[in-house]
Amino acid sequence: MCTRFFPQSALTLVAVSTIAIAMVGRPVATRKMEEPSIKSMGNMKMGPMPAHIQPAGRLVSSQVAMRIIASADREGKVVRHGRRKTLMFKGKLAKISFIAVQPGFPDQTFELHKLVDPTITVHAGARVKVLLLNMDYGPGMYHGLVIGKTAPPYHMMVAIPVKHQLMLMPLIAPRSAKSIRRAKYYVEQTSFTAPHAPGVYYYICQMPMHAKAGMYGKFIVRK
Ligand SMILES: [Cu+2]
Repeated sequence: MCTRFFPQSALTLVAVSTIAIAMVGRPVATRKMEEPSIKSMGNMKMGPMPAHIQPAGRLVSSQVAMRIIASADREGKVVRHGRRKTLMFKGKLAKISFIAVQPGFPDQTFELHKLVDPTITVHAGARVKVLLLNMDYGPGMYHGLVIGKTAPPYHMMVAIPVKHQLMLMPLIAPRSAKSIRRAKYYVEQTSFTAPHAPGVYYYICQMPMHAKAGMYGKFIVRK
């Protein structure tokens, strides 16, 4: 019987893991630090984007990518609300850097301040400078960013433009196939002005399946 290949402890572990995943309803895989892999989501392989889509972004070295992360970690302030953490940006200028699938973090998520998909708050009317760095690797591992009112749950495709769209950053290409330290990374920047009235928005990756898999968070405009 196949159970001799799957001892009871292993089966229990699998069952517990499955329950935990079902409870949090969030992405399942954590990317290893050095080993790129071809991704799949369930039975669906994530293939390359259609040839007519030209990804945006400029290439940077891993040293520059690491500097972007170090600098981003000094932007904004992490505020605790009980067990939850919010990334708060004060003042009239907010510089917000999103890392797409930072190595060592869960798959199909954004990282900011080493938090996974945190809630972000900015002042009403603030100038918001947005940076997106794609650290993901694999065929079709493009990521983009859109901010608007469209709330979860998300389906396979996010309708673009999203409701009350504030900003859209095009899909940018994945990192090169080399190891993390020798790879090249794509980065893109844009800016927009936050609404003058408070409101709740969401930041979402518009790549098919990504928001559904957990690549989104809350974006709150406060007084
Ligand atoms: Cu994505």
